[in-house]
Amino acid sequence: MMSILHSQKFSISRTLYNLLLLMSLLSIIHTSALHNTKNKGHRNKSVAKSVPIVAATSPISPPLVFADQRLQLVYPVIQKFKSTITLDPLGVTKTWVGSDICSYKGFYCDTPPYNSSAVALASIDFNGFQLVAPTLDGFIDQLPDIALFHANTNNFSGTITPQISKLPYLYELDLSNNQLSGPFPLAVLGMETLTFLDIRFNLFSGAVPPQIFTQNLQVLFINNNIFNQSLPDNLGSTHILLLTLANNKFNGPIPTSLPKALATLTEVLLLNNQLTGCLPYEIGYLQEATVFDVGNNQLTGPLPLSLSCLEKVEILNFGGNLLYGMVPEVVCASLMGNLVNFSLSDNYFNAVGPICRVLIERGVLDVTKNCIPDLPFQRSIIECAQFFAQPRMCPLMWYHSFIPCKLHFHNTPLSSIP
Ligand SMILES: *[C@@H]1O[C@H](CO)[C@@H](O)[C@H](O)[C@H]1NC(C)=O
Ligand SMILES: *[C@@H]1O[C@H](CO)[C@@H](O)[C@H](O)[C@H]1NC(C)=O
Ligand SMILES: *[C@@H]1O[C@H](CO)[C@@H](O)[C@H](O)[C@H]1NC(C)=O
Ligand SMILES: *[C@@H]1O[C@H](CO)[C@@H](O)[C@H](O)[C@H]1NC(C)=O
Ligand SMILES: CC(=O)N[C@H]1CO[C@H](CO)[C@@H](O)[C@@H]1O
Repeated sequence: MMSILHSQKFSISRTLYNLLLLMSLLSIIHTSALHNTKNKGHRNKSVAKSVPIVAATSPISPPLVFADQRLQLVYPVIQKFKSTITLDPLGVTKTWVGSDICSYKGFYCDTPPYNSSAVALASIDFNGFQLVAPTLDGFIDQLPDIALFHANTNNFSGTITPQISKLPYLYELDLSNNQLSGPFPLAVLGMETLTFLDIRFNLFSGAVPPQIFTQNLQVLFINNNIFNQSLPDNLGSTHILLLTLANNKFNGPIPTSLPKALATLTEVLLLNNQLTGCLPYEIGYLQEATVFDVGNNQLTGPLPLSLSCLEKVEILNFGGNLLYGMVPEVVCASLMGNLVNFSLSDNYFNAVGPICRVLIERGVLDVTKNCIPDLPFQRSIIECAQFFAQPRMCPLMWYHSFIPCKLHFHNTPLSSIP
């Protein structure tokens, strides 16, 4: 939707730009025609007459004429960046020649917000260009009018310069699926205009500053990096709609404040980290979630009954943890209307009631690789005995059965059980 809006905007501005281009071309033709007749008349004659000053000043290639001084300003920045590109399998940089920057592949011009008669480089979309360059420093931060910078699926490496905080109009930054490294780009903190930050699938490491979660972002994707601190506890007033913390090295327990803070999220993805501790009953507050995925962590304890509150949930993944106890019947009964995939595989659950067994028969609930005596594909008795030989306790166990919502049962299937 966003890209359609943008392309409309750009096609309008392109028309405007084409007009400007035509005007400037006319002036180039006009002036260079003058120059040429002069030069043609004088060049060889001047050599012959040995008047070297005129010969020396005659241009080897015509001077570049830009539609706007703002384009002239970024021209050397682009050319310098182009010279650092070591691989361009799709040949896009072949189009990065001449003064018509707005027609370079991946570059888009628009009227800047502060001057309705100017033309500036407003947007870059290198998505999927597969360019390889050692750094974006000295490029992105030198494009003063840039609003959108999309460069996913290239092979840009290096770190992100603090200088990007000086870009006053930047509102979408997509650097996902590159080889960028170093700490979280702290420069984005406090960038008032930024609403979209996607740095997924890179090699960023260390800690994510907690302030980013309370900044006025609409979209934040940071999954598949090497962030390694415990989950932030201060998600107080986050507006972030799509937040994925998956596939990092986040450790420690799920903060009890997190579910309330994420109550507007539709996808809560915490899979493939190193989260520990018991599931807080507060995950019952994730009432907008259609996907809740904490697969492949080291979470332990029983499933809280508050899961029954996730009325909209379609995918629930707890696979690959250290969870145990009975699979709660109330959860199966109240969620069966929407659930399509409920994975508890590779845990230590040891009992399943009749309602949940209906979900197993339907292929929705997966309890393989647990400790359920009468079901197939379970762990060995020895493995289960070893697990339960350790004393296992969760703090605040009395909240385990607390259900912070009014339950609605969808076609309770008990009557259909023979
Ligand atoms: C707006 O931009 C145009 C084109 O670059 C320029 O000629 C004009 O001086 C600018 N106006 C202001 C108020 O800066
Ligand atoms: C980036 O480089 C790596 C290895 O150098 C390669 O495997 C990968 O396919 C490249 N990605 C793109 C998008 O070109
Ligand atoms: C996290 O990663 C950083 C940088 O890679 C390292 O210095 C730090 O020791 C790590 N911290 C933890 C808690 O693993
Ligand atoms: C259900 O989800 C699990 C965990 O994400 C996944 O491995 C499995 O393939 C899914 N099953 C189906 C039938 O989609
Ligand atoms: C005789 C002579 O000097 N010819 C030159 C005329 O100018 C052209 C273009 O600068 C040169 O290429 C010729 O060598």
